[in-house]
Amino acid sequence: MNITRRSFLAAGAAMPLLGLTRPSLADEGTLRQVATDRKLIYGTAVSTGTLAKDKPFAQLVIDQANMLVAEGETKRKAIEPKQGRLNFAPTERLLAFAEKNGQRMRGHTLLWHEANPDWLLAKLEEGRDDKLLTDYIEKTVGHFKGRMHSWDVINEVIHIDEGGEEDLRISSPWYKAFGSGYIETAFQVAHAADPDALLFYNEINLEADVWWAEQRRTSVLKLLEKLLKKGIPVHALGIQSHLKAYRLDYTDEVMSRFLDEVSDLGLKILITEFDIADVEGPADPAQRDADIAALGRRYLDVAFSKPAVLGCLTWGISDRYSWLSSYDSYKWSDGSLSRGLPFDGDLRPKKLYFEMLNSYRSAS
Ligand code: 9MR
Repeated sequence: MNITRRSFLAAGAAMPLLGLTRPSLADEGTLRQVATDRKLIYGTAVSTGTLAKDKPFAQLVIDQANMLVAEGETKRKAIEPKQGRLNFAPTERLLAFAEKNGQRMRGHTLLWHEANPDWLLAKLEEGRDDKLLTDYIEKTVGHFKGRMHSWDVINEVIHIDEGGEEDLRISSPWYKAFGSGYIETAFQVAHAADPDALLFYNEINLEADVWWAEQRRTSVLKLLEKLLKKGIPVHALGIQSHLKAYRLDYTDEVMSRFLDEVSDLGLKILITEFDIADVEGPADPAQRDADIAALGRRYLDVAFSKPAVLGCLTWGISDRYSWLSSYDSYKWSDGSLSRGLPFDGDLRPKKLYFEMLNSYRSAS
C-alpha cells in the first residue's frame, strides 16, 4: 500500500466515526523511501505466519520497511527445538521474502535467557559444556553468512536487581553455566563465522529518566568498555526502546547524553524494537495517539541527530499484530488494541507514522 493522497483520504474518511482526528496531509511518502533516501534503516519485526496469511499487511511491510527482523523465528527455541537438528526454514522463508523485496534482514537473537528449548535448559543446568554455546552460534551465523545485515549476539544481559557482578543477569541460564565469559565467547565465535555481519549487544529498558534506568545505562557502558578494551568484536548497541507513554518520563538530555557516550566508544547504535505502550493513558484513543506521536517524534529526533544512529526498527508495524496487546503489563483489560505502532489495527497510518516521517526527514 502506498500512502497516496487518495488512499490516505479514504482511510481518514472513516476516522471521525472513531472520534479520531485526521493527521496532516502535508507529510506524504513512505518510511521506506524517506529512510532509504537518507541512508537510514527503517524496519519492522514480523513473522512469516502473518506475512503469508495477511496480504494487505504483507504489502504494507513491503512498502514501508527496508529491513526486517523475525519477532520469534530466529530465536533458539525456534531454530533448535531438538538438540542438533537445526531448523532454518522459517528464517529462510523470511529471508527469501526480504531478498525478493529488496529488504535487508537482521538476526535476533543468538543468546537470550528466554526463548530457549527445554532440552537446552536441562543441559545447561548440568554444567559447563562450551559446545552448547559455540556450536549453535557457529552453525547458525555460518549458515546465513553474507546474508544478514547484523546479529543480536546477546540480549538483555543486565539486571540490576540481582546483585550480581557488574549488574549482570546472574539468573540467566548462560551466566549460571559459564559465568560472564559467555558474552566474550559469543561475540568471538559469531565474528569468526561471519566477519562482515555487524554484531550487536541488544538491551532493554535503557531509555527512561529514572534512577534504575540510569544505573542500567552505566552498567551497559561499563560492559561495552570492558569488551572493547579486550578487543572483543562488538560493533553496535541495540537500544530496544519499548517506551511507556504514561508510566515513565523521558528527557531529551538524558537520551542525548547516553547516545553520545555510546558513540564515543566508537560503536554504532540502532533503535531495535521501538513501540510505545499506551496503558494507563486517557480513554480517548485520539488523545493517546497524539501523546504517543509527540513522544515518538521527540525520541527519534534526538536519536537521528546523532551520526552513530543507523536508524530504527519498530516491534511490529500495525497494532493488528503487536505484542503489547497480549502482554499482561501492557494490554488493555477490555481487550481493545494497544496503539503503540505507526499503523492502527485497520492498517491506517496514525499520527505516530507522520511524526516518524518527520523525524526521518529531519535526520542529520
Ligand atoms: O514480541 C515477542 C513475543 O511475540 C515473544 O513471545 C517473546 C518471547 O520470544 O518475545 C517478544 O519479543 C521480545 C524480544 O525478543 C526481546 N525484547 C522484548 C520483546 C518483547 O517482549
